[in-house]
Amino acid sequence: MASIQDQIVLITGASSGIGAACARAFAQGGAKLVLVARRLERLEELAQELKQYGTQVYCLQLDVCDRTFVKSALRSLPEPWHNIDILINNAGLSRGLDKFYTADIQDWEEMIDTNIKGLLYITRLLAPKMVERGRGHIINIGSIAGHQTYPGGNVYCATKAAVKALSEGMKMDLLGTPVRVTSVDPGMVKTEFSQVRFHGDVERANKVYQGITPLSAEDVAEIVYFCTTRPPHVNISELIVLATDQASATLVHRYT
Ligand code: NDP
Ligand code: 8X3
Repeated sequence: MASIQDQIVLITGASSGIGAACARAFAQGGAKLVLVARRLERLEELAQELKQYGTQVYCLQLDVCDRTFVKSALRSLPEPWHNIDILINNAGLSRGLDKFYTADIQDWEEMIDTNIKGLLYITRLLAPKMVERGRGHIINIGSIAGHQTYPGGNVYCATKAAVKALSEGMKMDLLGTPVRVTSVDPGMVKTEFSQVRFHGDVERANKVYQGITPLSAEDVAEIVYFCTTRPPHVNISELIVLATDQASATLVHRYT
């Protein structure tokens, strides 16, 4: 098993859910962390919590959609944080579950800008250094929604299908370098995801997980950690993880 000790891991969307759980998992493994999100106070709270593991943390308040700021912020990281070993492209969101012909176009813009363009901006800036140094691992958090489209999922599913295509393309373009690319594609994970999808409607969000045992953010983080700790010649290329109560994007067994 490859050691994570002292590797620098940059996690986008670390202020909540899967990203925050990844931060905890990698901190426990002895990594140094760059935590990225828009909500700085959340990142700072997490950094405080991670002190118990002796983790070095750099909090970076950043909107991944802001191409100019992404560039200047990543370029102005202090010297000890320049060499990112592992990039976890996790920042992402869904907005709405409406039919495409009634959906809010602003919701579409936000999903496309964050899930596709944000991921690209960050990766385009960090990947060249990985190639140059001859080490690196890019983890893209995709989704079952990138493999199977569901009613009302239209644009969200399209963004995750794009993440799937980008992961494949990145792997092809990085072939011949030691830089690995892994796509981790979960089904239903109980995080703030559904609250964000339904614009803060907590009751509606909770119904998504009613009567099932969904995945937890920690379940996914454990898998991400596993992928990054394989020996250098092993790349887990694509991994779909579903709750036992979920058979496909649309088929879920509910007890109540
Ligand atoms: P959460 O809503 O709990 O977390 C989303 C994270 O993304 C937050 O930290 C948020 O931080 C960050 N984020 C959103 N927009 C931006 C932005 N413009 N710039 C920087 N950070 C941003 O949801 P999850 O943890 O569930 O989602 C994480 C990833 O997992 C997403 O890509 C999602 O699509 C994917 N996924 C989720 C599944 C689920 O069922 N929950 C299943 C499959 C995939 P902040 O608001 O502070 O900026
Ligand atoms: C999140 C999982 O099925 O809600 O990507 O789209 S799903």
